[in-house]
Amino acid sequence: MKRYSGFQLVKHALQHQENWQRMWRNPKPKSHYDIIVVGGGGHGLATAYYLAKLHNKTNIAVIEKGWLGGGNTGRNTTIVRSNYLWDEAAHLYEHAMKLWEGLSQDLNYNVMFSQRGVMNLGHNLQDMRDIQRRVNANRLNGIDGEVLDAQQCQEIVPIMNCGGSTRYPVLGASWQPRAGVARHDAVAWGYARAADALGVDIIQQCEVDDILIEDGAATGVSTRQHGVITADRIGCVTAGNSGVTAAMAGFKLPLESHPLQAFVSEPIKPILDTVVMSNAVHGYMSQSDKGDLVIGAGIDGYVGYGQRGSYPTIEHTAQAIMELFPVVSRVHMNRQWGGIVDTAPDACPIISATPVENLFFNCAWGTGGFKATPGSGHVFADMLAKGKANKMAKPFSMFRFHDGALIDEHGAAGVAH
Ligand code: FAD
Ligand code: PYC
Repeated sequence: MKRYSGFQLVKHALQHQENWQRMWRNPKPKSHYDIIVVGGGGHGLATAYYLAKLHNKTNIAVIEKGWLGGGNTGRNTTIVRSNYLWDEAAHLYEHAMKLWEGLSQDLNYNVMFSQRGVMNLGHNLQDMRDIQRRVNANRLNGIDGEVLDAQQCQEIVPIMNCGGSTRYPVLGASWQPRAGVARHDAVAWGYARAADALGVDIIQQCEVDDILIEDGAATGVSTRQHGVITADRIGCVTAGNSGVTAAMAGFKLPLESHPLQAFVSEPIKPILDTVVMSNAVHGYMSQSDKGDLVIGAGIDGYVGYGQRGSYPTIEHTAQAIMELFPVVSRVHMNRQWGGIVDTAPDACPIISATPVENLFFNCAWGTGGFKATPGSGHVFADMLAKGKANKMAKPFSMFRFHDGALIDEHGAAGVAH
């Protein structure tokens, strides 16, 4: 497993500070762009980077209402894997995985991608059958995966209680060795810096409050801080706020926006060198290079736009984690937070043209979009440059909810819904 030295961590922090200062130039927007990307999270910034790098488009703006990566990109627990069941999703997430594997070199920015393996636990016979099926499907798609029994899980994670005495005993797991974690803020900054260097205007503290439409085609956006900015094409990448952004353009998306929360402990010495997830007990855990235990919950059951979670959900997760890992029961927790994730009925993203010409949406990544960041940006840049979906994006059209061609990935979502 790749771990980073103290020197590398300090170097990384300094690089980070330099970029923070650089980005605060916050350019005044031009009156017209070829393409506007609304939303400066990882997906929006990756889209702008690939538009500039691969499609020679440099008259582009990313418009962000807050600060870069301050949405879900900066709030997630950084798990990266590609072990999805259905071909369409597996191809998309594996495309992202391959980009992750060269991302630090591509951006010349250390995103601290650490392929330490991800284990998705099974707690009953049906879980294990589903795991068998998913791992077989993964292998047929050329994606690495293994089925582990309880003994093998115990060997990889000695601190986990695999003895059969828990409410939900560990019967086994799926195991993806190439999966892992990365550093989320570095992903936002790496893409931002690289896009900025290619001439993209990144405009922070600028909220889009309307999408301007003439004769059924989008012509620009209205912003609170800089008034109207026109564009030939607009891509909305606004994660948990996508229902609101779509309403500005006069249509509805089949989304629910739910809080999803996580918390981290005080830093402790290394006790866990992989990632363990359990959909059934609503909890997962990894350990960061700093030593914090990074623990996440299932989604909160209610909808809303407040970027915080409720107490019962997080208590439930803490109980589940303590049962699985009794050794952490006395570790202090340092911080807790929530983000708003947009979930579609089939737990798959929307990468799509819309009923409004020249307006495209990339959203509904729900609880699992961090891992997709490079792949999502890559295919959405292609869509914005060419005005149509490529082969990989096509199945994720918003019109699948009319046609019934859903891609049900609830089983591979990894997080309880
Ligand atoms: P965001 O980073 O949210 O970016 C959207 C941006 O749009 C925001 O910065 C927002 O301010 C901006 N915006 C919104 N409206 C407007 C407007 N009107 N004008 C201008 N700007 C606007 N995924 C994984 O793969 N692995 C994980 O381990 C994982 N863990 C998670 C844990 C938690 C607690 C949470 C909340 C999410 C987790 N996710 C995980 C999901 C993942 O974080 C998201 O799917 C992903 O980050 C979405 O990226 P994004 O760039 O689309 O969204
Ligand atoms: O999709 O792997 C995932 C995930 C982990 C935590 C939240 N989402």
